Amino acid sequence: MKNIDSRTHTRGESVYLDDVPLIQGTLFGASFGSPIANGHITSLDLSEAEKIPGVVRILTYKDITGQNQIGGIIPDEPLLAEHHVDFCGMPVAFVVAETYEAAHAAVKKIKVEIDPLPIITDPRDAHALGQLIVPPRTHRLGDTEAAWQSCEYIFEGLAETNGQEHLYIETQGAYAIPQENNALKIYSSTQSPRATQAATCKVLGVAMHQVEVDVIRLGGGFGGKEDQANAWAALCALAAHILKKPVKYALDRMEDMAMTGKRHPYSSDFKIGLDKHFKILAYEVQFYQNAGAAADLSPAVLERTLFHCTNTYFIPNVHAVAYSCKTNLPPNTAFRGFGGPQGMFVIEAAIVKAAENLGVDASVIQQINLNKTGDEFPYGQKAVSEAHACWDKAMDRFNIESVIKETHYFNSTNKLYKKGIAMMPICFGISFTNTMMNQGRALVHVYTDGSVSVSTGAVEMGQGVNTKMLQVAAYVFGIDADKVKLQSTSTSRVANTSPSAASATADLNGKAVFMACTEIANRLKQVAADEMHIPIASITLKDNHIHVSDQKHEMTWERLIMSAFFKRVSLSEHAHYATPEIHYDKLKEKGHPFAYHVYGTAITQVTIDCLRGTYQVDAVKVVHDFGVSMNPLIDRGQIEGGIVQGIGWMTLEELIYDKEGKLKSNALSTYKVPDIYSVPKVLEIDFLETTADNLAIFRSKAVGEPPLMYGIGAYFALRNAIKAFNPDAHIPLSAPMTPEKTLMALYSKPLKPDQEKNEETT
Ligand code: LUZ
Ligand code: MOS
Repeated sequence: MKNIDSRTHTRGESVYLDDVPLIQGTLFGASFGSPIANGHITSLDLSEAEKIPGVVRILTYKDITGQNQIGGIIPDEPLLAEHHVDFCGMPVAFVVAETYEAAHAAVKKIKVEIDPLPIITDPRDAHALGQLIVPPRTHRLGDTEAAWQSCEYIFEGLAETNGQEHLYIETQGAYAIPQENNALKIYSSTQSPRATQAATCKVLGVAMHQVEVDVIRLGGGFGGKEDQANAWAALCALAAHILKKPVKYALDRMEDMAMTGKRHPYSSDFKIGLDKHFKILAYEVQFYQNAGAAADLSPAVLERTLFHCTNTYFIPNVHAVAYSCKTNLPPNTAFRGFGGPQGMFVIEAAIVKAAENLGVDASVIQQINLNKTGDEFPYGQKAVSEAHACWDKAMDRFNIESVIKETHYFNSTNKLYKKGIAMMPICFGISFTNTMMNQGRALVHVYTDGSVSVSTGAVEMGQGVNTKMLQVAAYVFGIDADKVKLQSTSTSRVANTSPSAASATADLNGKAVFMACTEIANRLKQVAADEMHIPIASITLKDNHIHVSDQKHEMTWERLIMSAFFKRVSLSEHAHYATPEIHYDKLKEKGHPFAYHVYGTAITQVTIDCLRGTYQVDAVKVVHDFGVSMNPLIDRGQIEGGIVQGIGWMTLEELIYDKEGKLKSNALSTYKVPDIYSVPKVLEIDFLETTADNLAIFRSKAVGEPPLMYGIGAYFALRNAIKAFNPDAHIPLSAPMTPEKTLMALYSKPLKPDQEKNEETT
């Protein structure tokens, strides 16, 4: 089945926040962000701004009717700065005007004076000063101290990954419309309607039943709207609440890039020990996460880094410590993978460092150490592993032996072009690491004409979740897809939603749709059984008819619905699903946090132009563990997009903040995202169909985040191509590997032994 949005998307008819028809009298907001990354506000002068024609009101923290607080995990983030700013772009005032132009003109006239304080942008500097968002977390397995004794080889190093701009095509925004008796309806581009509702209510000081958050769809989220959609909704709601007028604010691209947080940059130290057969015996790692100026989701991201610090390898002795470091950058936030990719990059870097020093291909070490069913992760859960299945199928299916030979041949016969390849096996845990969040809900109505309305807590953001939800309902009722409609995600219809995040949206909400539809279907079968005086077990719903003992009966779905209605049987149901069997003890750092893991193996091939440092990705070929895919077209799209987004993070996208904490890469002219030319020339995706029982809907497996991590292979493939040109090249284990860095590395000299220890950081 095609994505149900494909028709309106391709015709430009899909409705996003900025397409919602405006109500007469709508006002437009724009926020004034701090120009300084750290300091005390000594004066704020709004007088010139207020004179701009069309300006209705400029709100500051003094106007907040409830609490000036939007922190999610920790209450450490004011909506509008009071006396202190701690990042560039921190909202200080909110202009409300009759036009978009007037609002933006007024923002330019606001004057603020700030007594500057020292600015910290580096997580290691923050750590040295003891500026941590939360106490450090430690995961341990076995005994690394004892294990070093039995290691034949030990390597240490430093690995770094930069942040990443979400670059959802639709920027952040909200539209708040006052209702009678102080209630509000808010259209918001949020992944988390509940969190947006809750944050708004806290800021306004009203009860949650007063505020409805309604989400039609997002033009992308990628985690950027899991927590950071709340501020804009709260600002619009505050203005609407005070002025009794509809207020809309859709950020423009540069505002969005400057004011919102991104993927967390990490700097990490590792130490890896192997025996003489290249079995990894011990691994130590310290992660320094650049959290930015407030907690946002950083503690949860930090936790997921630890959960993925050994990627798909079984390592019997692990000691991993993670620090969430407070800096003067916009608070960094969820981004596809949620800290997992950052953790996985470091173990891959450690393996590569070992391989380069031992003179073997990294894939030798990777393969030997892949986990098996029953192996324990450092957090106590036992693997149900498809790691070898994916790896072996990839070797076979993509003929990797001969790809390796061809690459060597190419490199021995070409001087100025060099090819590199890398294997990237992944293992990603599915479930919110916060057990409480693993719940989904659905509300299903069957109308008297037989058409079906489905509401869930799932937010459609291009990932195709609505199509999957529709499939579930159509399947359970045995009716055509066009009889089912997916409604917008509204907090009035489905309450207390978890964010659409953690790859778990289709799993959680799909199960809830299944439960609600099954309840209704069972009532309908009872109606048919009573009418026909036959046992209920002989009835199934299929092809828009009832089937009796598998024979199509003339009674149609529509007739059945009318019968049920006349018998006063309920045609509506609300269902709640909570993932069973997951638990985690944060004090012991042990438990069973994930319903299951998603596995896969990718091989990436690149070619570098060694005169210019430019490169192309020739191919990414993947064997991916889908379980039983619910929708191969949609899942393939998720994998393709994830790979390209991962390649962008690893190769092109270079986030640059200067020492003053100002974002230099603040537009699409200075921040390079993948375009059609950076997409691998060949993208092959092979389905590993596993039929093992797992806990997702119809035995499918989550598909949202895992494929991003295949992109990590691009970094290591480039590294191998550089080494093919210059075997002595010194290449910091630091991503992204931009063309500039590639060129530098191609012509670099090896480090002298005394420099080894203090490898440069970017
Ligand atoms: N969000 C969250 C996530 O709150 N908890 C998670 O574990 C998570 N994982 C991935 C993406 N978003
Ligand atoms: Mo996400 S990083 O699953 O919002």
